[in-house]
Amino acid sequence: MAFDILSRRNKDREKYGDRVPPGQKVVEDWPVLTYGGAPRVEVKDWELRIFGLVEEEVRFNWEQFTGLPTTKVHCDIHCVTSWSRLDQDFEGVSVAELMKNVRLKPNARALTIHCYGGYTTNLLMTDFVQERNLLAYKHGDGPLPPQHGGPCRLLVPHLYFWKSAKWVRGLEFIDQDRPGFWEQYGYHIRGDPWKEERYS
Ligand SMILES: Nc1nc2c(c(=O)[nH]1)N[C@H]1C(S)=C(S)[C@@H](COP(=O)(O)O)O[C@H]1N2
Ligand SMILES: [Mo]
Repeated sequence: MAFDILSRRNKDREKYGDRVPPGQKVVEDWPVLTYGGAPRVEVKDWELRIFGLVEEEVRFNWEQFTGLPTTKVHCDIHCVTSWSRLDQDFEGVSVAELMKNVRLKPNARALTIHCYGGYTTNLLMTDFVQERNLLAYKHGDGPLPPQHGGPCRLLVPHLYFWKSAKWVRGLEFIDQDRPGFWEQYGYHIRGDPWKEERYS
């Protein structure tokens, strides 16, 4: 009931204060939100392709990718459908580390993230290079579960969770921001939960 949801949200704000963005409620379970079916991606077939406005296209297979130094990120995640999950532990290759292997062209301003299964989302360069962004392949003590994007997903903790593309397979650098899958269906082009940039 609407009233229950409202009072619960208010309680969450009382309990967690400003830690929880406006209009969000804290959940203990981890919902799975996938449009269409989850693709099955095996690490032996997995490849990450970095292309578009780069001096040279870069490709990693699983062995090469998991040979890169990793970073741990402890964060909260916020879904636009109003649930938040606190204290999540991810590990993977930071965007900063990954980008050591990429020579961008000067006109790269944004990117489209491509996923196995066809999902896409967009980010501005300035949002992509944030320090806590990862290409995550571990969660808690284990590998990232397949329904949550394993083998590898993007993690962009400062934006709504639809930007954290699951089953990522490609990063395409482009010269201006271009809406991805949900952005074309009315989700906000940027998606900052603190500004409640939910829908456009
Ligand atoms: N490839 C892909 N990535 C995706 C999605 C999707 O449907 N396909 N859904 C997005 C949305 S809307 C959300 S809220 C989160 C959900 O991640 P979870 O299922 O691990 O909770 O993944 C995002 N990344
Ligand atoms: Mo979502």
